[in-house]
Amino acid sequence: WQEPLASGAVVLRRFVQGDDHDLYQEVNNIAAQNPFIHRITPGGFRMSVAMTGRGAAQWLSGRDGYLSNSESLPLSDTLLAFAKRAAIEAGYPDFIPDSCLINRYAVDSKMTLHQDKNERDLRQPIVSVSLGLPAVFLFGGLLRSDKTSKVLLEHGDVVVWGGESRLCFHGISPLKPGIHPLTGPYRFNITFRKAL
Ligand code: MD3
Ligand code: FE
Repeated sequence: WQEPLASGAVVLRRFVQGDDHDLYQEVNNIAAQNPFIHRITPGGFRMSVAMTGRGAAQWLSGRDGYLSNSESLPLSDTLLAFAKRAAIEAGYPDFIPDSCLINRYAVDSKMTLHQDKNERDLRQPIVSVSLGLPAVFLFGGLLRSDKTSKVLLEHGDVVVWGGESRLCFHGISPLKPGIHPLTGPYRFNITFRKAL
């Protein structure tokens, strides 16, 4: 079922359904080729979230923005097909992602409020997939100081962020401890993007 979250943003609850094992396998395939690392923020802090990714453009540590990475493999057909299917469901039939970023949260990992604006065409949506332990997602407005609402994102939930919501501040509250049958002590979030 679908829940509108904000203008242009929609939650597709449990959209992953039986594809969860395949998507988790894709995460592990990507991590085998490009291990999870804890990036250092421009301010010099080690991020509690570990990251990897695949595709045309990958975030590189210490840089503000995307750099093309010719060594990064393209998205698999499985990932591409899944991301397109979710975008179509949410009303974005023209979305063709070229990259995915994967975040891995362990207990207490969090993501502070930020905007995603390094992609070249901000009219393209972002498709985000949650796997494993649940997390409290925070989303606000176009200003960091805008009031935030909380939404619980659980295993298999997909959120598509487009339109006016694309530049909203958002973050993740510290992960609570737990063990998920598929992912163990972690939450994974895959974001599909058209970066270039
Ligand atoms: C709203 N990831 O990778 S997913 C990120 O759960 C990121 O790991 C979080 O924020 C996570 O940048 C949140 C939901 C999400 C992703 C991208 C967005 C919400 C968004 C882009 C614009 C607005
Ligand atoms: Fe983000």
